[in-house]
Amino acid sequence: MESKKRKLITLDEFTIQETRQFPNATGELSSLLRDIALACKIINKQVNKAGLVDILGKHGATNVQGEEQMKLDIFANDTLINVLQNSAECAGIASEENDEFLAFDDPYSVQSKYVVLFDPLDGSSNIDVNASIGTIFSIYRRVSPLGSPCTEADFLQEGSRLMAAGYVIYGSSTMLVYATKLGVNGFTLEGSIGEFCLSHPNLQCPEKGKIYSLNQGNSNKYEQGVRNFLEYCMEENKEEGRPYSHRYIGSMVADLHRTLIKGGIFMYPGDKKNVNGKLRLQYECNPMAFIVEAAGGIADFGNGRILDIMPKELHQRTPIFIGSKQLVSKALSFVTEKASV
Ligand code: P6P
Repeated sequence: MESKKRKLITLDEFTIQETRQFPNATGELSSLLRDIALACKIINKQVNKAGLVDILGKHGATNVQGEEQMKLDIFANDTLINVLQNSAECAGIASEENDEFLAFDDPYSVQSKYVVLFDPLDGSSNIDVNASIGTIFSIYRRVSPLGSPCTEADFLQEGSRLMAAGYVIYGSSTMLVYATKLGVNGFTLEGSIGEFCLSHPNLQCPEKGKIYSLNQGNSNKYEQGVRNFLEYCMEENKEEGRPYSHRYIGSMVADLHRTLIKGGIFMYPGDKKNVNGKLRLQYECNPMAFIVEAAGGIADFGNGRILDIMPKELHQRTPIFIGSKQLVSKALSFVTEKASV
């Protein structure tokens, strides 16, 4: 008997089904997710043909992080802002590429319940070498009163207050992965119909993993505990299933996606020069921590949960140790990260 063909479930259908589990849900969060997905489909189109149109290369400016901006960074940032400004569900945005947050002050936006933070094109230094890059987003419910423009306090909430967080990875396929308190689900873009379709339901981060991922080039700058953990990973120890494998793409979305699917640990520790490391709390670490914890993993800054950090400023950084419960716990047993977060 022919096996029953699994029906394609689109992101829209899935979010509407998820909404039905909350009796008093209004569908606003689902609508906002669909808007973000639309922006990422537009970005995907440009990323996929970056080699063919004059959109590669440097934009000639630097962003608030002091990083050289690539033209695709600017395109992605502008696309997300434009789509969200026209969304009926977003009161304002904060972007890793912008110094300040942006409050939308039209009559519809000031009534919106949510604000969105994003890293529009994470890993953009990999654009020219065709390595996977991604968009990372976070959705908070506002703490400021509806009816007036959103305020900075809306964007400085700890990660444990996130309503949803996710990323789109522009890789061998284009995938959207997002988490709510209900769990983590992955959707693959089906180009022929232009829809993200459910491909990875109920994603779980493997409890154990054999891959450790960090920039080994910084090893001499890491505190002794991190270096001891690296020694541990490289020691021969058959009964514990070691040695591990080292993988590092240098694009957080790609390294994190592999960690989520295959297990292991991704780390960007602090070092003597940068005690808080390189990665941004609000645009990279909190959304990824929310996703990995929702999938059963751990996300820590060395002395506590990433999601418990009370943000003080929009662009603050934090060390991060994230991934499989077993391997992250092992790393933390070596590390006494003295982050000043
Ligand atoms: P490094 C990309 O620039 C990024 O922000 C993350 O995507 C990535 O994990 C990290 O920086 C790579 O940094 O210092 O190893 O090049």
